[in-house]
Amino acid sequence: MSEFKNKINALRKHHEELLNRKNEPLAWGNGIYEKYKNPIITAEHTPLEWRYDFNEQDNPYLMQRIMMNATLNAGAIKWQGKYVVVVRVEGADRKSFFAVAESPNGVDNFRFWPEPITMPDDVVPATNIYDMRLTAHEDGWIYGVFCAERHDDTCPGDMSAATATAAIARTRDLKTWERLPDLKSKSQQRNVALHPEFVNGKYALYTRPQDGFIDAGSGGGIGWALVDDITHAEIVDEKIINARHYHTIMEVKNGEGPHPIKTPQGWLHLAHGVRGCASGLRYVLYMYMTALDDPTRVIAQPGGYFLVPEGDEYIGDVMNVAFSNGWIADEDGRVFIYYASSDTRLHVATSTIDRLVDYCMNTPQDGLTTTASVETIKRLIEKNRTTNKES
Ligand code: M1P
Repeated sequence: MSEFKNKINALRKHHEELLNRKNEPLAWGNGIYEKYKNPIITAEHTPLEWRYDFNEQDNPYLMQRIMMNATLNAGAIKWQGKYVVVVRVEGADRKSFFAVAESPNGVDNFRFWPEPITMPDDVVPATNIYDMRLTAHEDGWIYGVFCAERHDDTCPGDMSAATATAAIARTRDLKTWERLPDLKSKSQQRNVALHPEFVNGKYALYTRPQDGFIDAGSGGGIGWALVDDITHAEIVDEKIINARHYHTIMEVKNGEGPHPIKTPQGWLHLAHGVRGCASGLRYVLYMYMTALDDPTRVIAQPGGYFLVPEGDEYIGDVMNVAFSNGWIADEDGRVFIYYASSDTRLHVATSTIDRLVDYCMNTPQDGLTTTASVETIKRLIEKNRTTNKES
């Protein structure tokens, strides 16, 4: 066999070993969820055919012709018995695109489908698209709502000036996508997710109004808007349902993650909160619950963060970021939370509906001051004194 063929075989063997690597939950977590030893999808998981030219004449050194930079912020859905994620893959050229990967068990053995998604761009063409929230809506379609980024042409000399808009597409098979017009909104929008049910006969969107491309500014927090026609979606009225607060984990901004999960006790929400510090912005995940009969009425808001970047997760392209826009609630009550660390790689954390509801209902709220936090801790100490005496 030629040296070139040997090199290819070794490369394929190495890649297969990575794809088949078993994952294990980490011991000694917080009891709320389990994190796992390995990230589930990295840039190295992308198919070799996307990166290498395997023709010896054209690529005698077997170099990567197209490099992949990151695999992050994935939408997720249980689809034909498989755990399926629509990953934001970012190439070395900084362009993100969507690609589907599936696993038989949700925690390892993720494999990309052979080709990335061809997302129609027949509305106003975008420079970059990312962070798809998937919703299997009761109307029968699977929707993908994602951010479409374009240069802000009102600032012609500024090469970093951009606009964020919520783009909408739908599919029946995750392969062929129909692009709908972008969401019309007075403000820029990112982190928009579609609620899975009609509300008062309308489509319902979780929104995140923002003053600029980065700056949430006067946006206030996670919003909510009802839309008559998803094929011409427009925000007419928008109200803030989960507001930001001074000196909390969501002081600078927040944003809805995937659409909430319906439970008998209410809608379970996963979101991200952002605060500023000397090393830059810190993105963490948090949860809240809203009423079953009114997804805009908050009924539980556990204080502080739910999940943060830890250890190696802290390091990457954009340091100190945990971000999630996908989770899967399985029929048996297990929940698979797909989160990315530092805008670089994709991980899973597993829990159950029961545990997450318990977490939301029984974690003390943020009292918004040091004094309130200390009083909350003292109440727990006192409770434990009583419990210890009784036992
Ligand atoms: O870099 C961290 C995250 O920044 C953005 O989130 P937000 O709109 O809340 O600032 C998104 O671009 C997201 O993709 C990214 O992970």
